Amino acid sequence: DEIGDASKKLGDASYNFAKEVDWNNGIFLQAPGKFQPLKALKAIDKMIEMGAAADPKLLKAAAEAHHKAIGSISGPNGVTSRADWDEVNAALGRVVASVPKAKVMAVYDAVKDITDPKVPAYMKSLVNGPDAEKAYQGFLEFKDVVAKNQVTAASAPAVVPSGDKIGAAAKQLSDASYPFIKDIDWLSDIYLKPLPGKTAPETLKAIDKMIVMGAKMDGNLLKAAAEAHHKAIGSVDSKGVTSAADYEAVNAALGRLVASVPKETVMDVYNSMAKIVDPTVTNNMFSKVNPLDAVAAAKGFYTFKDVVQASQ
Ligand code: DGD
Ligand code: CLA
Ligand code: CLA
Ligand code: PID
Ligand code: PID
Ligand code: PID
Ligand code: PID
Ligand code: PID
Repeated sequence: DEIGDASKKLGDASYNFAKEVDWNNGIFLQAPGKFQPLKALKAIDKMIEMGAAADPKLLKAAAEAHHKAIGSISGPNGVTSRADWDEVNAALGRVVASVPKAKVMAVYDAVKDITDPKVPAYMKSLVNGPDAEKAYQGFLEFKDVVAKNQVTAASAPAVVPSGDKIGAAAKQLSDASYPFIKDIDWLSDIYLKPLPGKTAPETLKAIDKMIVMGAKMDGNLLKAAAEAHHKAIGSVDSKGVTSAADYEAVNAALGRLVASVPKETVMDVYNSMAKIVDPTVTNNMFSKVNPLDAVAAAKGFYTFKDVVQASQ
């Protein structure tokens, strides 16, 4: 397709730049400016809306391209192979083309809104400047091809299941865990802190398992879960807590999503995360909430998972 062809030209223009970026730099975990969690949540909401509007088949293909690209990483900077770099760009270009332009620009504008204007120049200062300019020039040509192939209307909204066992179980889980949800400091910057003692390549391994799980999920249920999150973000209070009803809808949607992939795929995510999350992290989280609320929530979760497993 045209986007695939254009991604080769983009690769010619941008792979030198890609090799110069230190992808293992911990700076990419930081907020791109002043830490403003509720404003950042708005930007993430625009990404969720864009994801929910995208073609699920193309999202799946993009997740698969990332998984493949992680497999061909080499060198100290963590760069993927030239071929996989091109495949990722092509796959993301197709995702962008499956969404109306306004939804893409809404993400750009909202991210710009939380980004310090000095950030792009600082990023450029870490690489060979002319290579960055060549890459940007390549991006500008690529985007014209994407725009030419872009839809004007979003894909149809998800079909949301109702009256199922997971939906009923989600009500119980949510009643048991909403007090715990209200105890959590959702606006803390602690969630942007590096995991103690873990390197970027180690962390990327666990993220790869999530990408693999995402690629196996049912596309309609993933879209429904994204829509449920978008609705939940719309009802957050000043502390970032969503309403009880929207919380329940998120749990139901995520339970159905988990049930749409094989158990081993879910356990691969759990086991790889358990490997990189030090017990001090979990203990620290526990110390910040009411312990009785946390135990009630955990009990609710372990009951819920049996219902999910039964429909898996
Ligand atoms: C950039 C963008 C990259 C900056 C990286 C910041 C993004 C951080 C995102 C993290 C927040 C989200 C959290 C995610 C999850 C966390 C979970 C805990 O360097 C601009 C200005 C605005 C920049 C900020 C907006 C960035 C938007 C990026 C897309 C959003 C994607 C979402 C990412 C999130 C995660 C994904 C899963 O646009 O951008 C550089 C540009 O900066 C440079 O400015 C441009 C002008 O816009 C353009 O008009 C033009 O002036 C150009 O061109 C210069 O500069 C000139 C000529 O006109 C060209 O023809 C050519 O010759 C060129 O010069 C060559 O130099
Ligand atoms: Mg990504 C984007 C890293 C998995 C879907 N992703 C980005 C970039 C960053 C990144 C490089 C955001 C910051 C930015 O804009 O820098 N993703 C990243 C990592 C992983 C990952 C490390 C780990 C595996 N992503 C992942 C998965 C998905 C996505 C699994 C779902 C399939 N990701 C996704 C989308 C988008 C990203 C849809 C974006 O739109 C965003 C992005 O790249 O926006 C431009 C700048 C970007 C780069 C350095 C890489 C692109 C290089 C281009 C082609 C040329 C360079 C131009 C210029 C010098 C800088 C960009 C200017 C900008 C205004 C366009
Ligand atoms: Mg999430 C999970 C935040 C958007 C899909 N998501 C998580 C949690 C965290 C979170 C609360 C990971 C950390 C953790 O396990 O804490 N998501 C979060 C935010 C946003 C978002 C802030 C922003 C809008 N997500 C989002 C979108 C999607 C997903 C758009 C795609 C549709 N998310 C997704 C999945 C999963 C998450 C598939 C998970 O599996 C993971 C998770 O919750 O695993 C348990 C602990 C969790 C909580 C504090 C909240 C859940 C409470 C449960 C139901 C009861 C509590 C049990 C116990 C006390 C703690 C967990 C024990 C553990 C062994 C399971
Ligand atoms: C400017 C000035 C003009 C010239 C110009 C110009 C530049 C405009 C630009 C630009 C626009 C632009 C847009 C970009 C958009 C990036 C969007 C990224 C979206 C990320 C998402 C992340 C996610 C997911 C995902 C799917 C999940 C939901 C999420 C489901 C169903 C200024 C050059 C024209 C870069 C969507 C993918 C996993 C949230 O106009 O003179 O330069 O860049 O998890 O969905 O699961
Ligand atoms: C524009 C203007 C509108 C019209 C429009 C428009 C276009 C927007 C577009 C577009 C946005 C867009 C985004 C693209 C992003 C590509 C990002 C590629 C990232 C590749 C990576 C590869 C890798 C790896 C990996 C992880 C490793 C690092 C690497 C570590 C820690 C402008 C059409 C709407 C194409 C990250 C995955 C292995 C490097 O909005 O008018 O057209 O395209 O090895 O991580 O090692
Ligand atoms: C300038 C002027 C214009 C011309 C221009 C220009 C340059 C702009 C530039 C540039 C922008 C730019 C951006 C770059 C962005 C790179 C983003 C990389 C993201 C990597 C991540 C990696 C990671 C991980 C991971 C998980 C870990 C955390 C991390 C935990 C819990 C000035 C040329 C346009 C280079 C996200 C995945 C392992 C961080 O605009 O005229 O030159 O470069 O380790 O999670 O640890
Ligand atoms: C233990 C001991 C036994 C008893 C037991 C027990 C507990 C096991 C447990 C547990 C397992 C477990 C699993 C959990 C899994 C969570 C998985 C989360 C996945 C997140 C993903 C994120 C993403 C995306 C997304 C889609 C994108 C890709 C991504 C596309 C196509 C120990 C109780 C049985 C909690 C997949 C969703 C946006 C990466 O066994 O005696 O306690 O918890 O962006 O994909 O866009
Ligand atoms: C298990 C054992 C195997 C069998 C198995 C199994 C099950 C795994 C499961 C499962 C995993 C799972 C995960 C679920 C997670 C639910 C997470 C809910 C999160 C809700 C949120 C709501 C909110 C918001 C929001 C953003 C705001 C904060 C809030 C900010 C900054 C165990 C079956 C495979 C159900 C986050 C979105 C508005 C609170 O593996 O043998 O069954 O379920 O307002 O953010 O304000």
